[in-house]
Amino acid sequence: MSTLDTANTASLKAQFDTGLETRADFTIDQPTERYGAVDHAVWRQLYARQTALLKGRVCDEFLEGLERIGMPADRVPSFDEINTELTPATGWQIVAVPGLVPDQVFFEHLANRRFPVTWWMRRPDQLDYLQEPDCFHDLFGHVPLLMNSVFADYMHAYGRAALAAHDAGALPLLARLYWYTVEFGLVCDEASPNGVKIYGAGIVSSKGETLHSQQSAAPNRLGFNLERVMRTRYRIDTFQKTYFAIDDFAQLFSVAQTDFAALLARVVAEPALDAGDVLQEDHVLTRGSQEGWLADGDI
Ligand code: HBI
Ligand code: FE
Repeated sequence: MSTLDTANTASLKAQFDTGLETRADFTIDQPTERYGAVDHAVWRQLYARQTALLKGRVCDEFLEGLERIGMPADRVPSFDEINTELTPATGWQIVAVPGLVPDQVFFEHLANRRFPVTWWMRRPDQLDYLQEPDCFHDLFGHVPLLMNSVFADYMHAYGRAALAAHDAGALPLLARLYWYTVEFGLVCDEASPNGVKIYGAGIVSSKGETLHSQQSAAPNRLGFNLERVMRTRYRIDTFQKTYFAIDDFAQLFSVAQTDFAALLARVVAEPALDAGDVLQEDHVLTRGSQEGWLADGDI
């Protein structure tokens, strides 16, 4: 069971008791009439803060995607208007969901170029942190990169591989790959602090982690290695202890072409690594000071 399934069953239930008609694939019609002035104000505030903070810190492909998609800054976007730009660009569409959906449903959507986007916005008192993805995390964090054809193809190939891994009972390994790339991935960039820029949605949508991932001395920053990532546990409740940096998106795409069946059989036999471990064979960009690290709790 992936972390999201066990930790969120109750909230899955709670989210679905909102009187919204949820289809068998867990999609809903975006209830645009339910957004109030507070929701639009929270979107406006998060959008302005993150776009200002991300300049010079996030990869160019994200900014290009945000620009091309024409995401509104002043209100929660209509998913239909996003799809008008997204679908012709890379064949992806976003679908509204009540919140976290079961792993297999999620991967089924990705394998069909549908990205599930939570419809509701966080409350003003959750501006700086909330554990579950809301509309701002999913839409602002994940969707602009789906305008980039190489990243879009990676996400599609990832969805197919994750479905197969789910059937082979190796889902936790694919969940780690998603976590350390799509959610918390960095990309090498010599001209930037610590030689990295940001692309992971969990970082892009978080003020604290935008600064921490690129500038803090605490975390390790290691060169991306597929097997290494699949062995490495992670935490869902604090800043990451280790970030993995890809050379470029082409590297991600080549990862997605891997014969995962053979690889999973090999990796599943290896012992899992703690989130903060550094191995002899790691390509270390920066070795963390480990300041502020909590003892255990890795998944
Ligand atoms: N559901 N809505 C939603 N969003 C996610 O990011 C998500 C999910 N369900 C499962 C899931 N992610 C995990 O399987 C991946 O993060 C690996
Ligand atoms: Fe996410």
